[in-house]
Amino acid sequence: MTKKDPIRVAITGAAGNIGYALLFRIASGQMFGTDQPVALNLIEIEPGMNALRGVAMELDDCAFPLITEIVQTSDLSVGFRDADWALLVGSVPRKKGMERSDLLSINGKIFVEQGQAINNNAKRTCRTLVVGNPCNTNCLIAMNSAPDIPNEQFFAMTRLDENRAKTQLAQKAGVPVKEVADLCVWGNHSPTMFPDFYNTRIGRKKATEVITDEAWLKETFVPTVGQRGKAIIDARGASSAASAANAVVDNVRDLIKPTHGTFHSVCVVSKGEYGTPPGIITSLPIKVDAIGNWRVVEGIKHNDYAKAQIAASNDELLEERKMAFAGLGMSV
Ligand code: NAX
Repeated sequence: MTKKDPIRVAITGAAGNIGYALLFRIASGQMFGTDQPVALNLIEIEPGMNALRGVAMELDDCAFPLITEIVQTSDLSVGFRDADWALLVGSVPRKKGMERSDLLSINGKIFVEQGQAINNNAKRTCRTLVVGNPCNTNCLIAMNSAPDIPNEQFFAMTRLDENRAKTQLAQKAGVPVKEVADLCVWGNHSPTMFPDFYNTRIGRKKATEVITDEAWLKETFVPTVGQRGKAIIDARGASSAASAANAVVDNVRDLIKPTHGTFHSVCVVSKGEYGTPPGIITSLPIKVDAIGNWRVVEGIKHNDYAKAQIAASNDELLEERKMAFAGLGMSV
C-alpha cells in the first residue's frame, strides 16, 4: 500500500466548544478516513492560546496514529500555510446591546482577514467551510477576500439543520433516521431557513404521504428546526457543540466522496439556481460526482408556500450582505 501525504486542516476557534468536540474526531480519522494522515493547524486569538495549549496536550495524549503534526498559532499566515481545508469555526458571539449590524461588521472584519490569509497562504485547491455565525455572510466575505481561490471552494454549514430536521421527521414517523433522505434545508443558517419536507423521502414514500398532518409540518416541524439551536441553549445552558462538530464531519466527508442516491444541504455560491440571488452564499441541495466535483441538484419542484419561505430566507441574506458590506466599505 502506498503511503498517503497528510491532509493539512486549519481550524479557527480550535479551543472553543465546537473545536474541542471536532478536533478529536478529525484526528481519529472520522472526517478523511482511517488511512489518511492529517496535519492540524490550530488557530486561536491570543486570549485563547493557553486553552489551545491544553487541547493540543490532550491530542498528544491520545497518541492518534494519523496525526503527523500539530501547529498552534494566533498568526493567520502560519495557521493557513499550505492548508488543504480551512474550517472557520471561531467568531465573535453577539453580546448584550449589540445590534445585528454591529455583529455582522465585527465578524466581517475577521473574515476579511481570514479570507486574505487563506488566499495568500493556503493551497490554491484549499476548500473552506465556514461554521462561525453568521456563517453564510461570513463565508461570502471570506470568499470575496480570496480572489485567487475559486468561489466554488467556499462553503457554509447547514448540515446541522439538515440532521436536526431528519431526526424530527423520523421521530414523528416512528422510523429509524436512516429512512429519511433528500432533505434540503434552503436559504440562510438562521431561523428563516426552510427545511423542505415536500421533497423529502421517508423510505420509498414522500414524507408528506407518511406524515399527512401538513399543519404539523408547517407549524411545528419548520419552527422546531429553525429554533433548535435556541432550545439547546435553553436546556443545556450552552450552545450546540458535539452535534455541530458532528455536522462538520458529515459535511466535509460528504464533499470529498461521491454522493449516492441522495443529496445534502450545503451553503454554496448561488449562480441563480431556483431563483436564488446570484452571488450570495445560500443553502442548496448538493451532490458530488465520482471525481469529487459538486453540483446543485436540478429539477426539484416547489409549491408557492415553499417558494415564499425560500425567498424570505434569501431576502434576509441580501439584507445581511447589505449591512455587512456597508460596515466594511465593500461593494456588491
Ligand atoms: P466558543 O465561544 O466556545 O468558541 C469560539 C472560539 O473561537 C473561542 O475559543 C475564541 O477564542 C475563538 N475565536 C474567536 N475569534 C476568533 C478569531 N478571529 N480567530 C480564531 N479564533 C477565534 O463558540 P463555539 O460554541 O465553539 O461556536 C463557534 C461558532 O459556531 C459560533 O459562531 C456559533 O454561533 C457557531 N455555530 C454554528 C453552527 C452552524 O450550524 N453553522 C451551529 C453551532 C454554532 O452555533
